[in-house]
Order: sequence, then structure tokens, then C-alpha cells
Amino acid sequence: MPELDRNGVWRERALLVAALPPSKGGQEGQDPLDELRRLAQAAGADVQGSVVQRLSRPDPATYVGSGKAEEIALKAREVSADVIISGNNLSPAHVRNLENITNTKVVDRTELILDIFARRAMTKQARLQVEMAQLQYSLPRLRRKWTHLSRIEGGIGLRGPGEKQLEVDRRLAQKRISDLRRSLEQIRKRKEREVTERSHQNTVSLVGYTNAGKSSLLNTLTGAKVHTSDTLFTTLDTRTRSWQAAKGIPVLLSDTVGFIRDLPHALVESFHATLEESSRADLLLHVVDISLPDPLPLIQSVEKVLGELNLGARPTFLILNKLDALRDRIEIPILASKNPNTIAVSSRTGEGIEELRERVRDFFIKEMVEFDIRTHQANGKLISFLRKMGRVTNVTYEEELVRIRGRILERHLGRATKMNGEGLIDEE
Ligand SMILES: Nc1nc2c(ncn2[C@@H]2O[C@H](COP(=O)(O)OP(=O)(O)OP(=O)(O)O)[C@@H](O)[C@H]2O)c(=O)[nH]1
Ligand SMILES: [Mg+2]
Repeated sequence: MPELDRNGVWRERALLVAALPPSKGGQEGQDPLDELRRLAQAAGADVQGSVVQRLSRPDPATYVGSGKAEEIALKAREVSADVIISGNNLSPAHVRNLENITNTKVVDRTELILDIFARRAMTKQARLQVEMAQLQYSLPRLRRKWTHLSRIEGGIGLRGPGEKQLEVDRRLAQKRISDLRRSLEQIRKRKEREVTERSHQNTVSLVGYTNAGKSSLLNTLTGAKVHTSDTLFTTLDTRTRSWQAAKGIPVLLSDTVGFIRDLPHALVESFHATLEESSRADLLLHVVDISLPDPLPLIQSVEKVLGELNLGARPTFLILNKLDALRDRIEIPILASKNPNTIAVSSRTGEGIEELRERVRDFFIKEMVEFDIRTHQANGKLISFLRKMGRVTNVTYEEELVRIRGRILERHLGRATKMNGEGLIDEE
């Protein structure tokens, strides 16, 4: 029987199982199930044990070997598991066969991630996105037969908006998917308009693996109070805050949903709209938790998702965060030598934050072009625009005109030109 947690929510007893590639060695100190365990906890499960198998090729019927499947069944009985959580993504047939052998509900990694998103989705957009992803991925897998066992509604893999679809047939589900697609497209268009309206602003986006410290960095840089926690996928909705990177360089800084290794494709697709901000950003800050034993594969998996979102070539700084939690800093110069745009910081202690600010300022200054504008002294709108969006270096008065010189982003210069009307402008 599942137990009640502190908040009065049923906690399912979970057995973790994972088939891993044959051991390569050299990964000492790293628990291969660590991430799966954290995902299971984020889904509200109470992890009771684990079974691991080294496997070079999955079994066509049960994914793990058939002997291993029996062992899992025994272990599941021994720990009274309500759910078996597989660290590998399984076909519907694998799930069915494993459930028959173990007589326990089986949930795979993608369903687990979708479940976390279903629990955490707060905004309308996030809820629609999860429902869509769940329908696409889980429909062939959704099943009723275990609900009577757990004596609770749903449970992991059966929770969230997808649950509503249990009773409807495929045809209705297809219709729901296309309705959702339309609603999401409308939201995407609206967001796109909002982002376009802000396009005269400097924009920077925080991206990175879940739990890297993106929201913490947003808070440290802007004084925002976005919720942060040591749980995977704390943030599901994009937040944007204004940040004064330097005098004359106001920036809109956005926090985004975290990435994860082998992100379910349906999720990448449906969270496209959430990532609209990043898709327009002048600069990406790729935040990495450098205190982890082996951050490199995580960096690579984020780069892979950025590539899928056509953001691979966008100017990017690699932000090595949680410097305070790092015992040995030897890795830092190695990573920095591979990528000159690397900055080590601690959003907790503030170390390196000033350097980050300077680097962002220098990035925007480098992107700026010189301007030399004469305008009427009464043109307060243009003068304040230049002061706000550019770096003014020189102001002189010539009768009723004022001559302002400095540097500004090229696209802002276009706007300034319009504000000044024809004939009064000298550009260098
Ligand atoms: N020691 C240390 N911990 C940090 C630092 N920055 C963030 N953390 C912790 O790391 C955990 C995750 O931080 P978040 O800011 O929520 O991470 P995130 O990248 O926004 O994570 P998701 O929204 O879940 O994708 C929290 O427990 C933070 O307190 C840091 O510089 N040093
Ligand atoms: Mg966050």
C-alpha cells in the first residue's frame, strides 16, 4: 500500500530498474541511478530499491534479460513495490510483458518525466503542452488495469490531463491532439508577438540542464524572487526580468525550463513555445552545475537540444555555476581552455558574478556601432532613448540642436533614425 507523505499525498513505493551499457570503468564515484532516483522523487515516489543490469543489446520481449525480469519480479514483491520505474525507454510491448511477469505497474523514463511535468504545470500553456506530449507518447501505453491495485486515482504515469483520455477512443484522442496543436499554435503566435514587441531590447536567455542553478542565477543577477529548489524541473514556465548589465545596457533576462539527457521528443516539440524567448535572445547563458562529478555529458546533451532548436550557432557563454560547492578547481582551466567564453561563478556566494556582468557588457558593447546624431534639443524622446539604450560618450550643444555621440546596437540605431526624422542624422 502506498503511504501518505507529509502533505497528505499518496507516495507510491517504487523499484528502480535500469539496463546500462557494459561497464567501461572510469566512472567511479558516480551512481548510475542517481538521476533516475531524483526523477522518481520529483514524481513523488518513495524509492525502495533498485535492480541494475549491464546489457549490450535489449531483449526484444522484456528489454532486460528474461532471467533479470524474474529477479525484478521477486524484488518487487519483496519491497511491496506499487510501481517499477525503468530508466530505459520501453516499447508498449516491453511494458506489457514486464507487467505480466512482475504483476506490477511499469513506467518508463519518458512517462516519469511527463508525469513530473503534469504535476508541476501551472500555466495554461504548460498544461496544454504536457497534455499534448502525454497523449502523443503515452496513449498506446495508458492503461486502467493497475488503478484498482494502488487504490488511488492514477499514480505515476496515470496522472495529469492524459488521464482524462483513458475512456476515449483513439479517434477522439487524435482530434484532441489536433485541437491542442491549434491552441498551442495560437499561444505561440501570441508569445512571438510579445517577443517581437520587445525586439528593440537587449535579450539574454538562461538555458541549461535541470537543477544547474538557472533560476538562482536570475535571482542573483536581478534581485528577483523566482522559486528555486534542489528538485529536478522546478521551473516549467519562462520568467523574464529586467537587468542592468551596465550603464546604458539594459537587458531582459529570461529563465527557461531545464533540459535533460534524452529529452522526450514530444516534450521538446511541445515546449517550443516556452523557449520562444531563447529563440530570439541575443546571447545565451548556458548554466552548468560544475559541482557534479561528471558535468561534460550534461553539457553535451544541452548542446544537442540547443542544436535541435536551431540555437546551436547563437552566441553563448558557458557559465560554470556552484563554484562554492567544488572541492577541486583543477577542471576549470581545462574547460576554459576548450571554450574561451567560459565564466565560473557561484550564484550563492556571488563569486564571479561581477566578471559575468562585465563579459555580458563587453559582448553588447562589441555588438554596438558608433553613432553621431544631431537632433533638436526639444526631442526629449530620442535623447532619452539614446541614453537608455546606448552608451553616450559625448554631448555638445549647437544653437537649438544637440549633438550626441556614443555607441548603440545597430537595430536600435534604426529606431533612433526613425525617431529623428529625415535629414538630421550623421552616421559614421
Ligand atoms: N552550492 C550552490 N548551490 C546552488 C548554486 N546555485 C544554485 N544552487 C542550488 O541548486 C539547486 C537548483 O537551483 P535552481 O536555481 O532551482 O536550478 P534550475 O536550473 O533553475 O533548476 P530547474 O528549474 O529545476 O531546471 C537549488 O537547491 C539551489 O539552491 C550555487 O552557486 N552554489
Ligand atoms: Mg529553475
